[in-house]
Amino acid sequence: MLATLLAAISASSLPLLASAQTAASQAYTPVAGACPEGFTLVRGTGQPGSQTLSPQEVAYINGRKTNVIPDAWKTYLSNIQAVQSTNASLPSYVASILSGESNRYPNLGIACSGGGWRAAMFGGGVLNVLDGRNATSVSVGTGGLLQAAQYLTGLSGGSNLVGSLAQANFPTIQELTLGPGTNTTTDEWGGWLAPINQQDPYTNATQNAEYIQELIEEMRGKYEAGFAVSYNDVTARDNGRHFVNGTTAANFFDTTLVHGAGYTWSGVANVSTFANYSQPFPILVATLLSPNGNFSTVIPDSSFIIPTSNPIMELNVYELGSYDPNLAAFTPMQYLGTTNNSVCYTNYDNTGLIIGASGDWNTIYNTSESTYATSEAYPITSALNATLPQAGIVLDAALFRNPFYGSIMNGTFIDRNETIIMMSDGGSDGEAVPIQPLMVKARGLDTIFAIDSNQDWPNEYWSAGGSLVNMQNRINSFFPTAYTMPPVPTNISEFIAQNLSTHPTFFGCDSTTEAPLIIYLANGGPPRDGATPLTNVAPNNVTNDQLQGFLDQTFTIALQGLPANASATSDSEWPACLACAIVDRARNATGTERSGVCSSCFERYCWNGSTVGLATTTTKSGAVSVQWSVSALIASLLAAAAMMIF
Ligand SMILES: *[C@@H]1O[C@H](CO)[C@@H](O)[C@H](O)[C@H]1NC(C)=O
Ligand SMILES: *[C@@H]1O[C@H](CO)[C@@H](O)[C@H](O)[C@H]1NC(C)=O
Ligand SMILES: *[C@@H]1O[C@H](CO)[C@@H](O)[C@H](O)[C@H]1NC(C)=O
Ligand SMILES: *[C@@H]1O[C@H](CO)[C@@H](O)[C@H](O)[C@H]1NC(C)=O
Ligand SMILES: *[C@@H]1O[C@H](CO)[C@@H](O)[C@H](O)[C@H]1NC(C)=O
Ligand SMILES: *[C@@H]1O[C@H](CO)[C@@H](O)[C@H](O)[C@H]1NC(C)=O
Ligand SMILES: *[C@@H]1O[C@H](CO)[C@@H](O)[C@H](O)[C@H]1NC(C)=O
Ligand SMILES: *[C@@H]1O[C@H](CO)[C@@H](O)[C@H](O)[C@H]1NC(C)=O
Ligand SMILES: *[C@@H]1O[C@H](CO)[C@@H](O)[C@H](O)[C@H]1NC(C)=O
Ligand SMILES: *[C@@H]1O[C@H](CO)[C@@H](O)[C@H](O)[C@H]1NC(C)=O
Ligand SMILES: *[C@@H]1O[C@H](CO)[C@@H](O)[C@H](O)[C@H]1NC(C)=O
Ligand SMILES: CC(=O)N[C@H]1CO[C@H](CO)[C@@H](O)[C@@H]1O
Repeated sequence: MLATLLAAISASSLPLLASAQTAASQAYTPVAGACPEGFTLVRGTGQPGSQTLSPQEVAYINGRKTNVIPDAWKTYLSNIQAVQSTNASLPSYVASILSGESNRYPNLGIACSGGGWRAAMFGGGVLNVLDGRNATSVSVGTGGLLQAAQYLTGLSGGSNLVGSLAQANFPTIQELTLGPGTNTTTDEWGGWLAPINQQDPYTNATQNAEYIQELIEEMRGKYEAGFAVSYNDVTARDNGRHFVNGTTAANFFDTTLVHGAGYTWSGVANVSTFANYSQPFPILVATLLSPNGNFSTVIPDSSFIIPTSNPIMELNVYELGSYDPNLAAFTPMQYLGTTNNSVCYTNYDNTGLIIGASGDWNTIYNTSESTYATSEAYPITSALNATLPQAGIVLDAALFRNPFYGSIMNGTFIDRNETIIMMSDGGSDGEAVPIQPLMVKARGLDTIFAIDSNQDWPNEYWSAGGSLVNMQNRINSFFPTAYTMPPVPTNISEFIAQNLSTHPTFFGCDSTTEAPLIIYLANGGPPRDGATPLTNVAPNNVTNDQLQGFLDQTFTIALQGLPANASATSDSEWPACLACAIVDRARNATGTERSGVCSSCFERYCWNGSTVGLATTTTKSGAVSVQWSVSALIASLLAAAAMMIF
């Protein structure tokens, strides 16, 4: 594939188009204007203890807490009570808390990990289980949690999920993934179009090269306006067709359409479910790829390239920056591209570009000339540089003009003297589950539902908790006062030996109430019902039937819980145990002792430092690695990098 693509490009069988810009190119170009009155380029967050959130985020969360969350908890309560009436009944404090009687609601955040299409689909399947619009989820007593959450974070494949969901106006997972099932106009949501391969949408290599060339042409306006463009702009234009409004299967190849150009991440604030606070506040996560980083803190694994001490970057619809103390600053998302207080750019924060920054995994190949030259990124960066030549920049990272240049932070930000900041896949520092924004103290969350479908089980595409292990090490080593994380195992082997990713596990049941309780649900093994495993894969594209099968099996996995009997396929108490975990910090805060079914649930589901309550045996049979289309190149890279993330 590589050789053909390169040959096709270098043979110049493709006319280098004259610099007339396509409609998409014009729609993608940042726009200069005067800065609004009172514009502030950089907002210092202050350090933990005296940290502030943006006024817009505070207003959003207050609006949500006032107008949406109380009813959402009541609905969830009635869902779980309907199931529980004939089974183990929940202690009365659950109803007191969820009904609002206790005056202390749970503060919930949900995190969707990286892991490519697998993670987008697995995360979607789990969100379906939590979604009060899915009748099955309502009937089993888990539906409604998504509606009650304050925050929803995504990273890489998880950002494809969270980003597309937020901008499409928070449709159901069925409609998000498979499309509305009716013809839409070109500014509406058309579905993920998962059967169409990203980058290689055709089976003909020449046509694929032409497709890439078309995407490159779509960034000409941005380039001519003086902005650096990179691989992530190619991704942005491709993401525009898959994860942003404006494309359907029928018009995917129509070159007259703008395919998501012109839609901005800050513009999500204008979709109706956001305007009325009906969505959990969406946050996408990337990592800072710095030429100045302390590379001795890179996790020693060939696939990790980013020092864990580098800031973890957060891209929410209002701001871009980090609460990590070594940056502790944000810039307004709507004016990204701006570097002073007089000329303000808008339209730089293209939705596909922002989603792409969270998942730009190409930088992991940029470890040596030879690795880079044989990587999947190379033909694309070569074609990009041949068409829109640029010297002195890293072409395979996500590039942004640096708003933090000469930063107010008195010299702690490692890229304070760079004019461009680079970002790479949120998982390329080893932390693919985006829990960092949910542990920011100013956000005050007490419960995190962490969905992990990253591939860190040796030689499999299952998850084995490495992201939590690495996050714990990062915090202990660099940010011990900024974040409080409950204890988790110190390595993946321990995670695997104790089966912590093969069923839901609660972390932090009895740690200080300052640390959030983590409900960890991973893609850690085959479903217990004995069905052929469908989720141990790393596909680049799937048919709609495969997508539906994957979602349905994820549904089973997310609902099976931890059976009291190792041979049982599911735990009928799991929805109740989940409710117990959701309210537990609020229970503690109201001075109530844990009791009833919640006590036995916690004995079973809590990690107590060495094990969970019940030893289970899980066989790792039925691995179906590379079952679907994975290019030979990717397959060989996967074999080389057991813990690669994207
Ligand atoms: C969508 O539009 C096409 C072309 O106009 C038409 O053939 C098709 O029946 C329409 N599909 C639906 C579901 O309306
Ligand atoms: C995307 O389309 C949906 C309808 O399918 C609409 O509700 C939503 O507002 C659109 N999003 C944006 C950013 O315009
Ligand atoms: C591939 O596409 C090119 C350009 O459209 C065309 O000339 C060529 O015949 C196609 N090759 C095959 C095998 O179909
Ligand atoms: C939201 O819509 C209003 C009215 O059309 C517009 O003025 C504003 O710029 C939009 N906000 C964003 C962030 O795009
Ligand atoms: C919020 O807006 C959406 C979309 O317009 C609508 O379906 C929903 O009922 C609204 N919710 C509230 C609480 O007003
Ligand atoms: C891109 O092209 C320029 C010349 O226009 C060259 O200086 C630079 O090294 C090229 N960059 C890469 C990464 O190949
Ligand atoms: C930077 O240092 C100055 C002088 O020590 C101090 O007044 C200021 O608060 C510091 N700014 C930040 C953002 O830490
Ligand atoms: C930026 O600062 C770092 C650390 O102080 C230094 O190593 C690097 O050379 C500087 N880079 C530039 C472009 O000035
Ligand atoms: C994925 O895309 C490739 C290349 O376009 C195609 O050959 C293959 O059939 C697709 N696979 C599925 C499952 O749709
Ligand atoms: C609920 O989720 C299941 C499992 O993926 C799915 O089959 C079903 O269509 C969903 N129902 C709704 C109403 O979205
Ligand atoms: C609340 O949690 C703290 C810290 O784990 C613990 O010391 C205290 O006993 C708990 N209170 C109740 C009522 O459970
Ligand atoms: C209403 C309800 O969920 N009932 C369940 C009670 O538990 C048994 C198994 O113990 C299930 O079969 C019922 O569906």
